[in-house]
Amino acid sequence: MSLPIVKTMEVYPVAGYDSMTLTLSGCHAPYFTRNVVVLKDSLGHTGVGEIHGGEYTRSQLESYIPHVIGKSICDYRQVVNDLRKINITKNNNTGEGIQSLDISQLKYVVQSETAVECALMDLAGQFLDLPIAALLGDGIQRKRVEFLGYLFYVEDINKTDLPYICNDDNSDSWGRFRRTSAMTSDKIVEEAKAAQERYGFHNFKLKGGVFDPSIEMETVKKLHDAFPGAHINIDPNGAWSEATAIKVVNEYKDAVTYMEDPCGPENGYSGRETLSEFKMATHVPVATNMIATDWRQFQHAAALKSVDIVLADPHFWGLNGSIRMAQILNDWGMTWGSHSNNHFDITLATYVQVAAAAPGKITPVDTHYIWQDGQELLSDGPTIRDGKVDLPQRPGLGVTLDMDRLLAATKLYNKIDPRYYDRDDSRSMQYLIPNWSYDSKKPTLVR
Ligand code: GKR
Ligand code: MG
Repeated sequence: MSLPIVKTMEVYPVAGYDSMTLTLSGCHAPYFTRNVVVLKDSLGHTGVGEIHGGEYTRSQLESYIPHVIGKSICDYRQVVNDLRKINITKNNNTGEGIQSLDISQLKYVVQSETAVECALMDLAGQFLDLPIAALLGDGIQRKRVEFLGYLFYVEDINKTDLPYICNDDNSDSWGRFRRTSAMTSDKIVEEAKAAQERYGFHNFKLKGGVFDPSIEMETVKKLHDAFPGAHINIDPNGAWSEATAIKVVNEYKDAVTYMEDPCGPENGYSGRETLSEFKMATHVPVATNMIATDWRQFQHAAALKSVDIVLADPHFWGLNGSIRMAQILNDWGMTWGSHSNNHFDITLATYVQVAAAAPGKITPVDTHYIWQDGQELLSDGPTIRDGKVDLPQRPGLGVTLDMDRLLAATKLYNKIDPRYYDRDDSRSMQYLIPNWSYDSKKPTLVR
């Protein structure tokens, strides 16, 4: 019997709607973009993979097409390895990575071939009648994956004339809450309660880097008081100075479980060095998705003992790469987790498969999905209940692509001003603070 081969590969740029959420980069735009890869094999099966948006990633994916068609779906490791070698112009790549959260560099950290890897493994899993998790690392380690409630400060959309989504889901308090302004600690606690009501989260993360650190730690404290059993984490994306991070975290030590990128590069020291000193001064565990985004960075982070938790997003590391990281972390007494950006449900399904194969004790996985819930590309996508998603019983990624929804999301992408195909969080900021520009060392609203 001959093994199934890839018959077609298509790349769909897609867009979805977002809330006016704030981060160190500025303010999320009304739309977020992604790219979806759809493969069909000689058995008639469909495999899917989702990755970051924008034309740079799209053109990389399109350049892979001739190298994927005709290949055996079971030879996915070789196919992905060959894609990694394809020479691609990385015109404005400074090599900085995202240790200063310059989001124009994010596309260089993202490994676009991951979308192909995922779609191929989806097909291979369907052929072998096994979930992707069974094909990764040492196979399935858990049947349910825990996610955290990812909280953001949210601005009032009436301050702009941009087409932000509203009234898309008034079925419960989360549906309403996520589209309305939440700029105080009390509002964030309400946001968390609304998210918990719908999804049952046990743990939360607050996106910081927006207000003065003491205000944000006050919010963390209120979250801790409202959810005493929960793990609370805050991520200012390295915006705080090391001295400030040590001071505020020591003050609110009992409220946080771990800190995510509390400080970053400063005064000639890299984020790997400042986080190492931060850890020595506070003894609070550190998570990162900024200073260990490839193996060379990880080697230095590990040598300096800068981090305890590596948020090894499969989009940065590949599915197999993320699991290789999970195995090393587990063997070395460290912890695996995953970072996220705005995404559709294909990514949520991918996180479930990868996290299900990550050995040892892992940290609840990040997901932005709750901000996009209702804009599915799948007809049977994952559901978060009790803060967790079950590993699907079906093979491959365990989901079904809804072609009509995919085409509608591509139509929305084509409607957007091409200048905003790439993520740009400064545009909406101009409505809030005229002439606002990004500064990796200044919280967004501290100008
Ligand atoms: O969605 O704005 C955002 C986040 O700030 C994202 O860009 C970060 O990369 O969530 C990410 C993080 O954990 O650093
Ligand atoms: Mg982070």
